[in-house]
Amino acid sequence: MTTLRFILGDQLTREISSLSDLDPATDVVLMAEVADETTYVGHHKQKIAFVLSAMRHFANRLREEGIRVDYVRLDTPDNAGSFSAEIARAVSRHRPTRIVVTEPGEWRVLEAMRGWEDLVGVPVEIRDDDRFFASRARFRRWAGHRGTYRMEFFYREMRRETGLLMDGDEPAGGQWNYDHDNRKSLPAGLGIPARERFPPDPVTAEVLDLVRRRFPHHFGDLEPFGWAVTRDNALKALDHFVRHCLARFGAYQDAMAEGEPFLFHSLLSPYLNVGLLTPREVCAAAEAAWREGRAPLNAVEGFIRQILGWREYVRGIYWLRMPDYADSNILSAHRPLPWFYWSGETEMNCLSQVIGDIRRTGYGHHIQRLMVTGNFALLAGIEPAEIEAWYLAVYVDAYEWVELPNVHGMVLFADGGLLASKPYAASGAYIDRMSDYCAGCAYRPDVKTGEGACPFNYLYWNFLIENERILSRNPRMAMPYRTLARFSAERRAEIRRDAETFLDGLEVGDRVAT
Ligand code: FAD
Ligand code: DLZ
Ligand code: SF4
Repeated sequence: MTTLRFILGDQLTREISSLSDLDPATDVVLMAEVADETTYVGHHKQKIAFVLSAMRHFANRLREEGIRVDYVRLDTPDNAGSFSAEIARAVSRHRPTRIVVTEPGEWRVLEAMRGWEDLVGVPVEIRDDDRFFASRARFRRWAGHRGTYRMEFFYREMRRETGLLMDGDEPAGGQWNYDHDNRKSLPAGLGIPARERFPPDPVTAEVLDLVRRRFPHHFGDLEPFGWAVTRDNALKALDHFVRHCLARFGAYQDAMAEGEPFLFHSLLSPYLNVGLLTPREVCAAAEAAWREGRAPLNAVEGFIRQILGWREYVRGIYWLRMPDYADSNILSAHRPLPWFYWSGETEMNCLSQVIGDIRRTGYGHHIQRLMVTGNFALLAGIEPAEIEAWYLAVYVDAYEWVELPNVHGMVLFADGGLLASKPYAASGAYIDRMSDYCAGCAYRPDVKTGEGACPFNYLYWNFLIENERILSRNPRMAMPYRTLARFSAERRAEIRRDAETFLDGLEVGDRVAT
């Protein structure tokens, strides 16, 4: 009576629901490195290395417990290349009486999973992924028949439900949100803590070699590779963040600095997303730091909100709205993705720095994603599918369930405001205020049009002009539209002309086929 338990590359948690009733005497755990998953987008080289090495380490950990693991490597000659084909091969090897899996993170994989019972003729049980605070059904109950879904209200319910940062029925400190103490720019001379990185062990070295050989044309530098690939090291990374960065996380979470991609951010998303850490233990560690007086409440609340609020909320939206979520394009954006998103070769220093950081590290923090690469894509009217594929490819932490709502909803407003109450459009002044990028730029943030003007400036007003019919009805856009109404016809024409010349320049031969 063998049960075959299939663990995917982002399910590397010993307590995952598919292993909960495992019997080592009879059961087999299947893990498979497959070509489909390594190439369905052109992942950053460090992402492939991170996932495969973490998978191999997890398999070894299960074996050390006496669990039988059938591990299919990418370079195994008869590797069939997809989850479905590998399940079929494993069924013929082990003749199980049933298959148990935990629901996957992505729609396309769930669709495949739903076909496995017919494919292999063995019952398949798909269990909830209870690593999340809110199950898909719980989120659907919250969403109910609302027309729009505001994260803040969902977050408060989650605080009450989990008891995180609660004093009885009241939020700790008396407020739900301390953002008025956050969002500061970086003061000169503030020390940035060096980050704990983890040198590759022999298992990782072997995977790095595989990635070097198999994926030379994928985006990004493979080395230096310093991600944790085991739970023990991911726990060390969590401890390092709590001790050295958390206290300043809140104040400087929106700041950006040349040559400092990490600042006070946690760098924990890759570990949370593959299961080396759980959201519960990360939030608990942050709360303990506040209760023990090691970090202020504005920082800890801001950090917990990202995980208990935003992370759960975007996952809820993804499963609520898929498979159609990606189809909308309310602002009719159809411009192809400019080549500089891959090469980093642009005179706009903010974009060139952020893309360079991603290339080297596979990382970008939230404001870089939203207000630099995202803001440009919004203002330039990049086709949603093209920029979504880019976001899914370039980060070590990228998975569609978290990438898509952030890009389609937050960045592009392509869903017409389901997630965000207004587009996060900003001119160069925002980037200048929150970063030091402008000092080293060929353009000037204080010049609005004409010679040397920052492209974000005229693209911002051009975006408002182009989308006036849809966006001027939004009450939260009333102020910029009042300002726009005061522009002379000549000024509008100048903005349109500068934007057109700039955007046409991008398109000439600047396309990338991925
Ligand atoms: P921190 O700043 O330290 O935040 C702590 C944790 O909060 C993160 O590890 C993450 O788990 C969670 N978090 C923070 N913001 C968000 C958010 N908006 N949505 C969901 N979780 C959040 N995150 C991913 O994990 N994968 C993605 O593919 C991804 N794509 C994004 C695309 C865009 C356009 C934007 C604006 C955001 C995206 N995010 C994504 C969310 C966020 O930018 C990253 O989670 C964060 O930058 C990871 O770095 P960190 O661990 O240092 O985060
Ligand atoms: C991201 C990824 C990569 C690069 N490779 C594999 C793999 O070879 N085998 C595997 O089980 N998982 C991999 N993953 C993670 C999957 O893409 C992820 O499990 C699905 O997208 C579902 O979220
Ligand atoms: Fe970016 Fe404009 Fe500043 Fe240059 S001037 S770094 S393009 S915001």
